[in-house]
Parts: sequence; C-alpha cells; structure tokens
Amino acid sequence: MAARKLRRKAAPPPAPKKKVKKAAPPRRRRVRRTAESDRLYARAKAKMPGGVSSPVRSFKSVGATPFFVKKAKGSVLVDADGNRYVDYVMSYGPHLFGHMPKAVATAIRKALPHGTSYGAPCRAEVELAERVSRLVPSMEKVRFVSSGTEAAMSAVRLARAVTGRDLVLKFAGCYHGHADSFLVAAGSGVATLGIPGSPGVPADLAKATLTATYNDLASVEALFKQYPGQIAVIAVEPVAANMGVVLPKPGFLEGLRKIADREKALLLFDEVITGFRLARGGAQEVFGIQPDLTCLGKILGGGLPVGAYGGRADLMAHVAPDGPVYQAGTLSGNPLAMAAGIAMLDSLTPAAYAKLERTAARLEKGMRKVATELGFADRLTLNRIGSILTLFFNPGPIADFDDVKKSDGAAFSRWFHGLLKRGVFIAPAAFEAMFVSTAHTEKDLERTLKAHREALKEAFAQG
Ligand code: KE4
Repeated sequence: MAARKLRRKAAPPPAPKKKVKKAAPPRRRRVRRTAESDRLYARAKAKMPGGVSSPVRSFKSVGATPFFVKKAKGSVLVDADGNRYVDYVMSYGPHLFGHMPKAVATAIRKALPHGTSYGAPCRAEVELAERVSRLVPSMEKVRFVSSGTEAAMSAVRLARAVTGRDLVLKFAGCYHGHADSFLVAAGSGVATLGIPGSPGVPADLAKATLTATYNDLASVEALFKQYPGQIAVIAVEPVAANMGVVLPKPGFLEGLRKIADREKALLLFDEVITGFRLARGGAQEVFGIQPDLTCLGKILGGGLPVGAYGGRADLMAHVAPDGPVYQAGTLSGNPLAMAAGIAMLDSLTPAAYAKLERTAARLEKGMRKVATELGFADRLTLNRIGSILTLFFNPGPIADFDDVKKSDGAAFSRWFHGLLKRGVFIAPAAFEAMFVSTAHTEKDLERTLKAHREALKEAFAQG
C-alpha cells in the first residue's frame, strides 16, 4: 500500500516536560499456573481419599492444593502446568543422587527385558543383600520388603517373638510408618495433620506402644521401671527426621544401647531415612552404635518400592521359613527394585558424600546468613546433619517433639508458599526434612537462597 503523504498542521509548541516519577517496572507477578494440576486434583479427589496416595502430599497443612508432577530429573521437578522447581523433597529421601541418576536408570532399563516380578528368588536379591550386609555389618541377615512401614512392622513382630514380650517403646515425634503399633504419637504426616494417633488402632494394641521423649533417657528408664520385663524393643530413629531433623544429644544413643542390654530388650534403629544417607553404613556408622535390628527403605530402592529389615543372624533365624515368625510379600525382592538398589549402593562413593556435605553446608550457611541479615536469626532454629536439614520457625533449642510443637506453623506456611512461588519445593509440612542431593547445583543454591530471602520476609511480615 503506497504510503500516503501525511499533511502536517503546524504543531503547537511542546508543553514544558513535567517531572514524571518513573513508574517502577511492573513486578513480575509470581503467579504459578495451576490449571492442569487443578483439573487433575478434581479428578483425583473423586476417586482417591484427599486426591493423593499419601497424606503429606495433600498440601493440607499449608492450606493449599497439590501440584501434580509431570517429570523429574536431577534436582528439578516439573509439574503438569510446566512450573519448574528446585526439589528438596526428593520423594522424601530416596534420591540421594537426584531424580533418575544415570546409573539407576541404566540398571532399570537393563533389568526390564528380563521381567518385572517372578515370585521366585533371583540373583539381584542376593547381590543386594550381600551389599547391604557389607555396608551395614550389624545386618548379618536381611529380608527385603516393599516399604519402610513393612520393614518396621516386621522388625517389631520379630522382636516380640524373640523376646516373648509384647510392649514396644517408641519416641514421640518419631515415625516408623503406618503399621498399627506405630501410629501412636507419631511424627511425619500423623503429626502434620494433627491426628492424635489414628482411629482404627484397637485400644489394646495402642496400649502396647509406650512413648518416651526423644533425647530423654530418664523417660526411657521410667517406662522400663513401670513395665519391668515387658518391653520387647526400643524403636528409634537414630537421627529423628519426622518431626523435622532433631539430632540425638551426646550419650542418648549410647544410653539406649546400655538400657536395652541391661533390660534384655532389643534396640531397633529405624534407618529408613538415615540409612546410606548419613554415611554408607548409615547413622550406626556415624555414631558407632550397633543396634540389634535395623530397618531400611528409600535410598535402598533408588525410588522404586523397597524396604528391608535385618540384624543379628541369631535373631533373623526366627524369621520364616527358617523360623516361626511369619512375614511375606508378593513383590518383595522385586528384580527391578533390586537392580535400582544395587546401582544406588554401588554409587555410594566417598566423593559423593563429600559433595553432599559441601552442598548441604553451603545451603545451611546461606540460609543462616539470610536470616541474620534480615534480623530473624533469633526466631529460627536450623538443624542439619549431612544432607538433611530443617528450618524451624522456633527460637529453639529443639531437642524433642514438645520443643518442635512450639514452632510457628503459620510462619512456616508463608515461608513454604514464598519458596514455592519462586520455584523452590520443600515438603508441604513443618515436620519433615529438606533433602539435598548430589544433583543440586550452585545455581540451584543461588536460586534457593534468593527465594529464601523473599520468602522469609513474607513469613515474618505478619509476625
Ligand atoms: P514408607 O512406608 O513410607 O516407605 O516408610 C515409612 C517410614 C519409616 N521410617 C521412617 C524413619 C520414615 O521416615 C518413613 C517414611 N517417611 C515419610 C516422610 N517423612 C514418608 C512420606 C509419606 O508418608 O508420604
């Protein structure tokens, strides 16, 4: 189209320029797209309780609805709407090397053509059992199951059978899965959702679970005094990670070992989280305490469903078919899960632990620095050991579940959302841990600490 000559009227003299305050650039509104996750959630709720396969994933305790994951790789999760997150949930622990590490993906791909489940023993089970026993010498014999719950439940059954005693001593705030005996004063999702134990657990069974205070040996002594000769096992997370991360005080684990020996009760270390994470030999290697029984999960399966319990050979000799203590499982020793587990344990190198420590220490240091610069340091407690850490909205110190329960849940929730909208995903629950992996990069940490600074301001904006 020919350009038409525009006849110009004599333009009036330009008005004197008013000093106009430059409008701040519009803040990039951090509104996450959620349409697809919302659609999936609506469908999920129609067919699944709470729309989830495990309560803590519901975002209920942070007053929101969950996103649905589309894919994950390394340190990054991508949800159904394409939002990307630096992931510190890491499936609540299995992904020590990030999502889909090459060695694990390759191992699963190589195993797949040979079948998915046999209902008969296979080489991979033996290979993995030998590795577990080598890395965790107290586990002279190992039985594979499909979850941490099954592992803990079976270990307790074995302890009761071997000792001929019925009572289980656990610690408030510790979580050992959802078997009836353990849903008493439990941590993790039970605590997150404020469920006082769980309906459906017969009163008589609940009475068989005694609850002591973590880090308080006197509370353990008192229960043994009250129930002489009746306590089969002391079950403990050697580092508690289901009321947030709470470290054992010096002497606590040693004290449990001594009491168990004196009282002829068994000591069960629940290393479903700490196993292979704190060291190749787990917390029992770090603290130098040998339990009678150990349960494992998470890292052991590299993201596929695996749990295990094991311990002294004379104890495990009671497990069927060697002995009368029955425990079974269709998918126990699943060849794909075993292959993943072998690849995981074969990747547990000193260099991997050094990297985990460097990354987690860098994250801790950065988080502390932000809190100090913002003047909030005295309102927060950060507990870390190795690659697990928890930021408590609580001046601390934090040594047990009563301390933890004094934390400011509303501030945590604001912090959670402040992180999420800036692309950082932590557990939607105050009583969990942040999990660092070898896949978390310097860039991830920078993004995390930038988000943390803003989220912390928002957390305390109303406090
Ligand atoms: P699973 O049955 O969830 O595999 O394991 C139970 C279990 C046992 N022992 C410890 C120390 C555990 O931490 C767990 C499970 N951990 C929680 C997270 N804190 C699982 C997350 C969930 O329930 O969805």
